[in-house]
Amino acid sequence: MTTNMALKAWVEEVASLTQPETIHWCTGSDAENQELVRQMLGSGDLIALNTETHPNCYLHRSDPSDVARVEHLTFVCTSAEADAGPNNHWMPPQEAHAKIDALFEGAMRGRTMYVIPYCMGPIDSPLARCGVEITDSPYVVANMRIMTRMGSPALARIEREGQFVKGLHSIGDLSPERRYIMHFPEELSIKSVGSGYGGNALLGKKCHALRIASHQARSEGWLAEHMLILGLESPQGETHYVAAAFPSACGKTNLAMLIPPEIYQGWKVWTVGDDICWMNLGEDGRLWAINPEAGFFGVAPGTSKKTNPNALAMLDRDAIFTNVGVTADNQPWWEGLGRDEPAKDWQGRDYVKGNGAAAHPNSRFTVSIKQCPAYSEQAEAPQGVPISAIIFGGRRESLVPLVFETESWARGVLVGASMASETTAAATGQVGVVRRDPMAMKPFCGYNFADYWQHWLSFAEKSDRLPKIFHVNWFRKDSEGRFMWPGFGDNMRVLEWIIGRCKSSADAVATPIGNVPTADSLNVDNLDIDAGTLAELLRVDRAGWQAELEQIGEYLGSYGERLPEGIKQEHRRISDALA
Ligand code: GTP
Ligand code: SPV
Ligand code: MN
Repeated sequence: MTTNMALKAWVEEVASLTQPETIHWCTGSDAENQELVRQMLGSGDLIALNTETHPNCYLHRSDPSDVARVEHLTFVCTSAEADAGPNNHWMPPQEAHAKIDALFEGAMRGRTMYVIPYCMGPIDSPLARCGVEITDSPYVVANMRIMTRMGSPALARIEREGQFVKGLHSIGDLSPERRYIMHFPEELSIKSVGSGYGGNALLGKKCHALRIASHQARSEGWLAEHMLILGLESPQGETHYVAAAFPSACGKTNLAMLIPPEIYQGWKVWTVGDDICWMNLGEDGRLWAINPEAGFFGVAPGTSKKTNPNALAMLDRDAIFTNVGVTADNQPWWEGLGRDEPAKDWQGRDYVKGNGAAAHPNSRFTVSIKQCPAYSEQAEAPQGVPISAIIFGGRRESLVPLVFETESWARGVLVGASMASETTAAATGQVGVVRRDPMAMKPFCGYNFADYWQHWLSFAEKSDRLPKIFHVNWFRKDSEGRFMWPGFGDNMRVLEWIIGRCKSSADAVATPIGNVPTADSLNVDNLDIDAGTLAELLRVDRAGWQAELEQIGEYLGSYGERLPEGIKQEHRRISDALA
């Protein structure tokens, strides 16, 4: 129980609405987790994996209709519709509460109601924020234990500070017809029903740390972003920190823990975070970042010894796998793993070649960040890490060069606001369609994008020591549909150029969209890439960009009167330079 009266009253109120059989206050202890795992093995919520190759690893198969975020069922319920903006689905708060409360009525009958106090960010960080998730899913508890600082220390902080975000979750009947993910940023609360999956159900993650936090960050003068954080250490022992925003399933986890190619003897990438980044202006005028999370909820398919050896090394113990396939000897398996064969698919059916993927394309692993071989102790630093460069990027098979640097903060904000990317399996709906995904925040910004861009722009008035802003694209394809850039570990070459630009030691050529590397400033030693391909990857196609700028203009125009002057101005400047 708790000494915080608001929390006590809320838990009682929820219990009388949802009618659980019992209430369990989570402490986060190992014994508690072991008991939960034991129960879930009994109920079939978890399946034990091969204990020799994967000790303490479990498989969860979610309902086949519940395998990804559901953007069409996700609402931001501000009192004024315009505050949610054209980028969000909106419902008046009263109507939303009435609609979703009806679905919570008696929803936990016969079930245990878990009360999960959690802290987003290092437990003693002034930049961290707490929340409490109430859920009837033990799988959610087990995931929140890995993804956040969960249990007694978080409750103690809540009792000390008196503030917390309220998140109410029930799997309900898992019916997509009775599924809603609703946010009430003005009340600092979240209600989610009908899904047990990922960002829909682990409310500390996208619901709190992005949608609610971005809203709070605007009024308090900081930034809550869909970004990885990495440290790049040179052989001389100098470390630069970089934050990068790529849309869902577009390479954050992979970049965050990359292992540099052999030619980079003595260089090291340190992982601070792989999905969410909270940034505050320091007294020194630099942006300081913390990772509010404590674990990874990472995409499994495509993870191999070759593409991401660090990920593979952390996935052989103490991990939860969701919707992957299994081998005959009960090891987790997914497409692109590059070893063994699946025996069962993600739905537990015998695997038949040619009959669909063994692992769901959005199958994931949950694992503590501390198991990552590249884990940075700085992930616990209360003040965070100082950011030298911000990188935006998307999945674009044509037009967008491998890398370019923007000339100013305002130009960088425009480039972020103009991002587009092919959709992926991380959300339900069509995959592979190019859509605008500003700052990789389309599904996650808890308020009107026009106000969000203005908020971003405002940082230039407060500091002249802001990070440089870049844009990258690892996903260009040739006429035969093959990736032109090797990607993964070789993205280190682009990171080196980016840091070189921050230190004014790398060369660049100016183009209307920004500065691209000169032919010899990008290190391609020992890389199997021909000069023609490299030139194409760095080429700025004027006609193509004119058309792109026109589309960007139309998109930005849809924000009407609220669109900041600074954004219009930068858009006009690039368009003029291209004319
Ligand atoms: P969320 O957790 O959904 O926010 O995604 P994320 O941005 O962390 O994406 P992740 O790193 O998990 O990558 C998703 C997919 O992109 C995987 O299938 C990767 O194999 C693939 N991928 C990542 N980096 C690269 C790259 O440099 N090149 C290519 N071709 N594919 C990549
Ligand atoms: C994403 O979709 O960007 C994710 C996975 O990181 S989820 O937690 O489901 O949002
Ligand atoms: Mn994400």
